Amino acid sequence: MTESQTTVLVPGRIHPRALERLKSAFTVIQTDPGAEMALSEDDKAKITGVATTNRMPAHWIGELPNLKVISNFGVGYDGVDAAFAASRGIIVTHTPDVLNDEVADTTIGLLINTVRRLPVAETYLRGGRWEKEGAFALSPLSLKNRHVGLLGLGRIGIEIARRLEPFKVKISYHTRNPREGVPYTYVPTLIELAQSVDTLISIIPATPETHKIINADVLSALGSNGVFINVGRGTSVDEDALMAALKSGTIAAAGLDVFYDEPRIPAGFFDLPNLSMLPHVASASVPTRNDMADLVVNNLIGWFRDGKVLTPVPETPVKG
Ligand code: NAP
Ligand code: 8YV
Repeated sequence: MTESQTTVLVPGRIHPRALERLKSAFTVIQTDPGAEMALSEDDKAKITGVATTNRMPAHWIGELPNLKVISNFGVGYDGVDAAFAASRGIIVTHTPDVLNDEVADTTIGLLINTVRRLPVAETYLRGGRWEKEGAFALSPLSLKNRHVGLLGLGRIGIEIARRLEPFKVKISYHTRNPREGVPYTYVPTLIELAQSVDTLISIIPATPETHKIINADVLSALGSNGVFINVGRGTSVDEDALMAALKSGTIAAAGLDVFYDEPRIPAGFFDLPNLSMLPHVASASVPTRNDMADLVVNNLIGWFRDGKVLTPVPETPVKG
């Protein structure tokens, strides 16, 4: 079978460049968001590849009897049941590395926005208040002399740490396994990390183990000068505990790019003056998203042309 006779399903939306390139290489079936598996039995049987934006649960995989490979748009693939796919011999790929720099840059931006309240200052200026009311209030917090703890020191975490070095902050980290050859202090538990630092940055995946691990105890350990930044996944945070900690002054401020139930944001978050929020944009530049889109398509082309994928997830039965 030639590549153009190979049928690839796009369940719901995907980056436009990925869709365009997929259409030039394969026969593409795209279904509507909310009706992703509204397919005839004939079409289901034809589909051998899937390109998805982090959604391919086990029951969808189970509906495609000839599926061979799922290519995910995003390094995080928590919405794809990779273990179930592996149990059926189905390859899963994702988009690591091509977004490390963008996500790390955004993390530093979000940290400074949170500590120095720069978005609030800009809103003040744009509202004409500088001229009418005088200088914007001094920020109670500063990045100077902070001790930053990274929860996660993988591909992106290490880039965040490297970017933090010129800011002359102390850097510690917690992961399950210490990372060899890094100049940062390893802390064996999350609670001890939160106790020893005043700034906590989460850049870990969504897994059953990381579900709501940033809880009331961790926030209390971070303390009243504490700043919490999340660019990993919203599911790692107990958002009720975070709201309470921000309201009561248990911690000083937080900056979030990711949320538990995106794009829904807890109503109370909008009223918190010490919370800076972004709509999951850490990788969202045109060049980086284009690189991610290319990797999604190149993984499928690699598989159907040569039987090799470029970036399989760890669970996958690796062929390459
Ligand atoms: P990675 O290279 O796999 O790194 C993951 C890190 O998390 C590793 O250091 C890992 O170390 C640690 N970790 C995993 N489970 C842990 C646990 N239970 N407790 C403590 N540490 C744990 O992944 P990456 O490429 O850096 O990406 C990380 C995550 O960032 C992605 O999975 C995605 O969810 C998120 N992300 C978000 C955006 C955004 O737009 N906001 C963009 C890209 C990625 P150990 O295995 O040693 O524990
Ligand atoms: C994307 C991400 O925003 O790669 C990830 O894990 O969270 C982001 O880069 C997302 O995957 C696509 O919407």
